[in-house]
Amino acid sequence: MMRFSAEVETARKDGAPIVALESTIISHGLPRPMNREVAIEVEEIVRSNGAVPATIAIIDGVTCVGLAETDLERISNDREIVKASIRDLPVVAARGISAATTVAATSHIASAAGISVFATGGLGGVHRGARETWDESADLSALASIPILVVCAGAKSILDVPATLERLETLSVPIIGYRTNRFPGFYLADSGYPLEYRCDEAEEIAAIWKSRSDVGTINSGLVVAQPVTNEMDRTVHDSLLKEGLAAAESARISSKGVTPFLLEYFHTHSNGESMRVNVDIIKSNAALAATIAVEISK
Ligand code: PSU
Ligand code: MN
Repeated sequence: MMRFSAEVETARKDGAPIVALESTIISHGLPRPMNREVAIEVEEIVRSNGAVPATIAIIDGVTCVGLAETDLERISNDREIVKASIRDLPVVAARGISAATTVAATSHIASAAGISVFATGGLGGVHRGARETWDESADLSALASIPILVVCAGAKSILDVPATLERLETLSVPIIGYRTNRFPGFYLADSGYPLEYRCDEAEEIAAIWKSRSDVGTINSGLVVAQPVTNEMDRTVHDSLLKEGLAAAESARISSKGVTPFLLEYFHTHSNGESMRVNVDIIKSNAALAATIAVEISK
């Protein structure tokens, strides 16, 4: 059971390029009221780059691919909105509640709707301290088994980046640096870790995406990592990260609360810097995703 917006419905019929967008970044990743404005702008960026935006969320138990204005309004402002990863989907649907979807859940739904390109901010991954907590985002296992191309700014810098990269290797998820040989660090342009593959043009990325069928790896995802152009001040970043991690520990935040807690910590303590960077990231990723979707549809 899926509800498509009129523009997504038409694009599906015409085989026009579509870009999926997630909704957790709106409900749990950015503060009100700018979250809604950003979501609208991001959709507009996808359109101006030649593709149709499909923001994905669950509204009253119904999976929506492309949100109406009232739906977007609810995802942005309703404090009851749940953060849904893949495992939450059956519960949310059966109970008829409304939820925003993570990278994992958005990928799952987009793929089921026949959409293969998706733009987000930063991937979830292995959390720092995962040796004790076992906290690893379902985004990683989702990318191993869902045929989706995700454009992101690397993994969030709040994570254990080298462990996340190792897990992506184990899970056989390819990572392409867009105009970089370095794995981007979300708020930072360079996480400090290298990438094996770099592409400078969307056309090359589309060719790699298509060659998955030649080599028979069509059942897994692909990560395209684009660095932020104007990164956060590194000193501010590093001290906020240290403080935020300590605050999360003393507040005993766990499970799906960790990422939203840390992002909010950055947003309230960085004088608008982390917000600016997060918004820059999602906008440039939306533009690149649209360009890639156009290339794939050729
Ligand atoms: N990117 C952002 N902001 C966000 C997210 C990504 O710029 O809020 C969300 C995505 O929905 C991602 C989630 O899937 O954070 C990761 O949550 P967790 O670590 O609990 O899996
Ligand atoms: Mn987690």
